[in-house]
Parts: sequence; C-alpha cells; structure tokens
Amino acid sequence: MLQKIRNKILSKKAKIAIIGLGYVGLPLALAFIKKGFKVYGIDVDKDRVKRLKASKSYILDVPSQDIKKAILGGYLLVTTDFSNIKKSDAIIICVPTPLYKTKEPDVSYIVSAVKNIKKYLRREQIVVLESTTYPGTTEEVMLPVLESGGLKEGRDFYLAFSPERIDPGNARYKTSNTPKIMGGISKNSTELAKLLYEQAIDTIVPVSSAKVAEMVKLLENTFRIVNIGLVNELMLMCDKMDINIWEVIDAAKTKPYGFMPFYPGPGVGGHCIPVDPIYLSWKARMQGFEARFIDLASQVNSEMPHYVVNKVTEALNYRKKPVRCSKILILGVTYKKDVKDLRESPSLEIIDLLLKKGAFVSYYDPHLPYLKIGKINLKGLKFDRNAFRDSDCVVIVTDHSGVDYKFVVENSDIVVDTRNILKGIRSKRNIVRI
Ligand code: SAJ
Repeated sequence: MLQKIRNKILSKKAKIAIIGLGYVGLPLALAFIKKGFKVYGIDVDKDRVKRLKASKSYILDVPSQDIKKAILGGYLLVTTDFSNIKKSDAIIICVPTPLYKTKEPDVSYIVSAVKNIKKYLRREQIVVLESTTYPGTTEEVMLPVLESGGLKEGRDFYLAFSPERIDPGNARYKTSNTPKIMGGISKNSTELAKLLYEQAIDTIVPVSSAKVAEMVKLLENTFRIVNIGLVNELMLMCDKMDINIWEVIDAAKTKPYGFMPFYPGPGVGGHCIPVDPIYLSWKARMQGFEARFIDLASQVNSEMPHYVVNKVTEALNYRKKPVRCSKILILGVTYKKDVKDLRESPSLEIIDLLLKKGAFVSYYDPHLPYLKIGKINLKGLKFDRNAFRDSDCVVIVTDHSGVDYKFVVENSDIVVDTRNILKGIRSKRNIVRI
C-alpha cells in the first residue's frame, strides 16, 4: 500500500483535499496546483466558496488570476461538500484555532473538520493537520475519531501534524520556500506526508512525532510573545529612568551575534502571537505546570493599551484638556503595519478605553474604511488637514507605510507616537513618544 500511495504522489495523481481556504489553506492549495496536483478546496463559508468560484481572491498573497487559471484548468474545485474527501488521497486541515472568552483553547473547528473527514475516511489516505494547536491535539483529539470506525493509523491511513508558517504579505518567504516541519503519529506517516509536501515545498523538516511538531510552532511564537513582553517591560523601565528605549534597542542591535531586536508597542495583536502561546500555557497547566514566562508576557503586553491611554491623558492634561469631550484621532488601527487584519488589535482596546473616558474618538487607516467595535460603528476619516486640526490629540497606533507623518505632525496639536515612526522627524514640542 505504501508503494501505491508513493506512486500516486510521485506521479502527481494524488488528489488533495484542503479544508479551510483562508490565509493558510488557499496559498497551500495553489502551491500544490502549481506542481500539477488536483485540489478540492473545501470551506464551510458559502460566501468564500462563491467568491472563489467567481475567481475573486480575498487573500493578500493570492492573485485572482491564479485562482481563475486553477479553476479553468480543472485543478481547483471549490466546494462546501465534504464528500469530496472520499475521492481524495490526502486531506489537509487549515482551520482557525482561536481562544474562548475564558482564554481556553477552542479546538471546535478542528473537531468539526475531523468528524467530517471520519465520515468519508478510507484506506490509503493521508491526513495532515496544519492549524496551530497545543501539543497532543493530533494524537489525543484527532486520532481517536479517525480510528473509531476500525481503521488503524499507520496501517490503513496516515496522520501527521505540520505547523503553518505563513507570514501574510511577506514578499520573501512564501509557502513554497519556507521550511516546513512534519511530524507523524507513525514513522510511515511522517515519511508519506513528507513525500507529499516535498512535491510543493522546497524543504521539509521531519521530526519524531506529531507532538514535537506541535511544540515547534508554539516555541516559535512563544519566543516572540516573551521577547515582546520583555521589551515592553524595558520600555516602562526606561520611561521611569528617562532613557530613550528606541535608542537603546538601535544600539543593542549593532551586536552582530546573540541578539535579535524586538520593539515596544501599544500591545500585541494578530491571531497568532497573543493566542498560540496561551494554547501552550493551558496544556502545561493541565499537566500541573505553570508556564510563568508566557503568563507574565501576556500580562505585560495586555497592560500596554492602558499605558498608551495614560500617555494620552498626560499629554492632554499638560494642555489643560480633560480626556472627556476631547477629540482623539487614532492613526492606524489594524494589528500591525501594512496588514488589513484587525484581530486582537490593541487599537480596539485603546479606542474602547478612550470612549469609556468620554472622549470623542475617530480614526484613519488606509487599509480599513470602516471599524465596528461592538455596537459602535466608526467611519474612517479622510486623510486631510481638517481631520488633524480638528483633533485635540492624534495617537499613532499602527505605523502603516505610505502615510505622510510629517504632515500629521505639522497639522496636529499633539501626536502620541507608539511605534517610533516619527524618529526621523526633528523632535517637536507636540510629539509624545512611548
Ligand atoms: N509586535 C511588537 N513588537 C515586536 C514585534 C511585534 O509589539 O517587536 C506586535 C505587532 O505589532 C503585532 C503583534 O506583536 O501586533 C504580532 O506581531 P508579529 O510580528 O509577531 O506578527 P504576526 O502576528 O503576523 O506573527 C506571524 C507569525 N507567523 C506564524 O505564526 C506563521 C510569527 O511566527 C512570525 O514570526 C511573524 O508573523 C513575522 O515574523 O512576521
């Protein structure tokens, strides 16, 4: 059987089902299609399926033209119908893994996908989970469901974990040239899944188990949240000592080895960094272990929006203006520069805190014309003189490219800069830096 599957893969006859056509699944589908594989793109979101069928991309790194070519060429079939799994030789799961409000892992999307796979699972199929999750998910959550019909992993079907490493908008590292970790439940699974992925991705890094592969991804993102927390705490320290943290970091990064710069900011957003490490600390707690670094970093980072609002309050006070009834313009609201994504963006908390203090809040973001926060709908302002002159305080929360920051400083009474994007502008009395 192993040889049969190997031949299907090597001859590109293996059909691939990808469940979840988001920023991970869609580029992965196209990476396989580019190498001549036929892909069933399966998503529960009817609107997404409709848009893809109309060759309309909603993913930054996927041109609509590529979708059109894939569909017209018969390489991509987009559907909400999971029964296509029956016809597939490989099934790859790229679904979200968010947190519940209780800050506990929400693996319901994985469970729903694996239950759908189970309905159609047959012999000689490879199943790979890509969604970032806690160590043990593949073995403890997926394996029992897939084996519940009597098929045996490693003999009848193959199961592995391969963490996604997509960095939306990254011009240099794409799906095909970013090394990919691969860890199977059984040795055969690692080997077969590696052979499959090697057809579309330059470098596959096999590891000894699915758990190791799950942990690799969590180390990568825990490394980031802890270092961002560290530099945020150093910023708070330097603020007390009247030291310019940005100058300190720029000087420290001249060290050619053993140092990697991270930067303070208004908080940590996105659906990876503030979420993935919590999956790890939750699992550790289940095993009776306190992941203190993760919990402390999360706590420091979650204090940053409050720190920014304090800076705004101090700046207004200095001009004898209360926050209440002040007009405050938030410049840049998405979670990081030059991306459209609003998930977990610190700007949402900053806006909420300012509204609660009675401020009149508006925003400008070149990537986001409208902003909905709970019951509040904010319409993005136009980037013009009046927008800034009418504001009592402008807060730069996300430092998108292509914004004329000099114009902002020249036309604003106060500018609070949380990203040091104004470093090149001769320091003026109206600039407050974190
Ligand atoms: N942030 C800081 N200071 C920093 C770096 C980031 O405050 O020094 C903030 C950002 O503004 C943002 C949040 O942290 O709000 C997360 O930023 P990020 O640069 O880590 O970007 P993400 O969330 O897009 O992380 C993704 C991750 N990719 C995957 O999980 C596959 C991460 O592993 C990548 O390292 C990161 O992209 C990247 O390097 O672009």
